Amino acid sequence: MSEIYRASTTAPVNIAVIKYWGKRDPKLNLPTNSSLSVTLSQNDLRTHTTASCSPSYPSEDTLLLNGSPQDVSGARTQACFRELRALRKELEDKDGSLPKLSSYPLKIVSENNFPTAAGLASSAAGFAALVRAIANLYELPASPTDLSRIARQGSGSACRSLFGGYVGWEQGTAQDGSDSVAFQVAPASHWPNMRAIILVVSAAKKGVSSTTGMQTTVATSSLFSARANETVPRRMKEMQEAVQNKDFESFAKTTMVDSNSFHATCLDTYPPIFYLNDVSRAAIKVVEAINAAAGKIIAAYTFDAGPNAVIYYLEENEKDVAGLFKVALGEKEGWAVQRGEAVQANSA
Ligand code: 2P0
Repeated sequence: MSEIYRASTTAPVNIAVIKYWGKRDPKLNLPTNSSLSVTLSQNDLRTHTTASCSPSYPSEDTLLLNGSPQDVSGARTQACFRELRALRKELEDKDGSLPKLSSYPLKIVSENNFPTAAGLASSAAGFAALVRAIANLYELPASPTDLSRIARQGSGSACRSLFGGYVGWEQGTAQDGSDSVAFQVAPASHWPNMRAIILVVSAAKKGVSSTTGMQTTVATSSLFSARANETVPRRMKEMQEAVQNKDFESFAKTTMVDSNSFHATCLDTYPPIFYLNDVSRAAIKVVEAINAAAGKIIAAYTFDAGPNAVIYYLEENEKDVAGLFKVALGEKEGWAVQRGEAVQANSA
């Protein structure tokens, strides 16, 4: 019987506080602006992936996500497989005694511990875990930076899930994408009392995919160029300083205005893209009320390409933020609040 080679890993979800929106090269997933995110704890939202290969496997590569077979013929998945196989092949060419894993079919098995289609950055954790699982299987001497360059080609935001804590993605300038990689701004331990709650307004699959939405925004929004070329570069600096100085008010303010700016360019897209709904806007009002009552900014909202809110706050304000959300909204249909963990709610 032929041997089966196997490796497993997990990768967490990341939630951007400076948003990636726009591609200058859709094939390589090269962005029009840098971005910055917070990687959630592995105990919260994560993808667990096992990669295996064997000469005895049927000839096609396969991917099973939460028990369902996925199409791996897409250019993005193929790019990840191709790059990782090429790196393995280099090792095999150098050392003839290594088993020829690069020539064996791959079997990937992934499980998310959260609703996949809920707009909760499942592709970020998914591609980060896929790339690292195969890199481990192939025993590649690749750094997280190298892996981020590969994962980016699967899904842009995935490059940021290769690092923990506070993570930047440098847009880069090279045409081949060689300098469009993630980097760690600070480890999670630098600011350990940071907390996030995710309010799952709707677990339905999003109406407009990120890729399509971005392309339409770049092509039609008149606000877009100022955001990509002026606003975001300035905010990237402010955000890195806020993290370095553990300045929550600055972190929170920049997070909220960048989310607003991203959704403004979506609204300014033609035809317009609406990711926020009435429940999302109610969440913004609650954050405003919390901050007004505190007399300072103790909570920040941010929204990705969907209506679900992520609220950042510090542990010492748990009662005033997470507690108040539960009181204000917990009883309403369509809301579910649980610290650090997304829970599916009725559709709003
Ligand atoms: C982000 N989003 O920075 C932004 C904020 C959504 C809004 O990255 O086409 O799934 O796979 O590169 O990474 C979602 O876009 O897009 C995203 P692709 P991706 O997190």
